[in-house]
Amino acid sequence: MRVVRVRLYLVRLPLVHGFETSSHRKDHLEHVLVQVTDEGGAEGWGEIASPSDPYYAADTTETSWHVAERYLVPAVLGREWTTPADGAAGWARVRGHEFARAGFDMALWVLAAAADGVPLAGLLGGTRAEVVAGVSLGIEPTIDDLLAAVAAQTGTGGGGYRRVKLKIAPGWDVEPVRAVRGAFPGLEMHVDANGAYPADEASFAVLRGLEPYGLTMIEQPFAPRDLVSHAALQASTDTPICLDESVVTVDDIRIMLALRAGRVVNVKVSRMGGLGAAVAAHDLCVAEGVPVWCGGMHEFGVGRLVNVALSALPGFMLPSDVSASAKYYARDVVVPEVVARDGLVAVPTVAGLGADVDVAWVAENSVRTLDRGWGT
Ligand code: OSB
Ligand code: MG
Repeated sequence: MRVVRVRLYLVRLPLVHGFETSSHRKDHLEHVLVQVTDEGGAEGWGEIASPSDPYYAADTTETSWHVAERYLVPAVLGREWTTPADGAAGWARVRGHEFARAGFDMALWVLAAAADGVPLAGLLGGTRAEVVAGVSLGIEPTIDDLLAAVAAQTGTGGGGYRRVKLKIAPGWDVEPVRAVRGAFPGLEMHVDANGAYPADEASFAVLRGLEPYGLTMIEQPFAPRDLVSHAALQASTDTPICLDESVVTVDDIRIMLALRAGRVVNVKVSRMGGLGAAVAAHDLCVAEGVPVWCGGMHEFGVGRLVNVALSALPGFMLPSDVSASAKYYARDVVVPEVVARDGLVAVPTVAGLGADVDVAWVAENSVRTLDRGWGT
């Protein structure tokens, strides 16, 4: 296979509800959609879901665009490949910049699935017809606002999600967890700190103090590279620790296991630089008996459908952050958009991505584009 045309679209969409984490608040998102076309006219789509600012990872929209334009577009144009892994070998020299690499890697997988006439989930080794979706809830101005958000999302009108994850930060932790647990005693729930806690005794005491609330896990309490503090906390609490930002390569999971720095892994395609790495992470966790689930980056429909396809792999036993398009966007970039019913999202059975990209809507919301052909 050979990609002969690549188009990039920097798309800006408003969020239906502002989202606040331990680091900042967002009302709009800007992601880069990657469209690749092969000699036979088959198409693949990927999404560079980098946040605009370097608060989750070092990547930003602008650094991703730079690496895409300068290194990834030239690496993919005109290069012969058979499997997506061969194709991605074209940019093996590029270090870091996982979000940009992930967007191109996804596009090759989707192109391969489309050209072979198989659904992306099938090409990845997925076995499920539907996946259990969880919902991620930001920090709200008040506890009452948070309780209303949980009620709305877990109710039948809001997707009926069966698991909620609450964003926490120092000062917004025990109180919201106690309130949600009190109002929703049987709800599967976990918390995500995005590395906001200093690794000191006061933090350890607060995080250990969450034990009575029956959380499935505490996601990334400490800084990404601080595996040692995660290990110390895990040794002193029965609540499983889950690593997100700490796991960028499969080797990071090996370090986690060697140090006992956590008991659960959040696999994200974007954070790990693509589907090849995400599948390898899934396989390692299954082999090691580590529970694993698929996280998200508020993706538009392209990245969202890629996450749905990945979540169809048999080792993803915990709910994925693959809520419906409508949780985040009034109008998504794919038709049909991703929907959740009774907390479940169907895995598409049509060839390729599983939905059409609404190119007119993409173009209308693009703030920048790039179009390169092979040899032109
Ligand atoms: O830590 O999982 C995270 C969104 C942006 C940055 C980091 C994270 C998140 C989410 C989103 O929690 C989950 C989703 O995409 O639904
Ligand atoms: Mg997280």
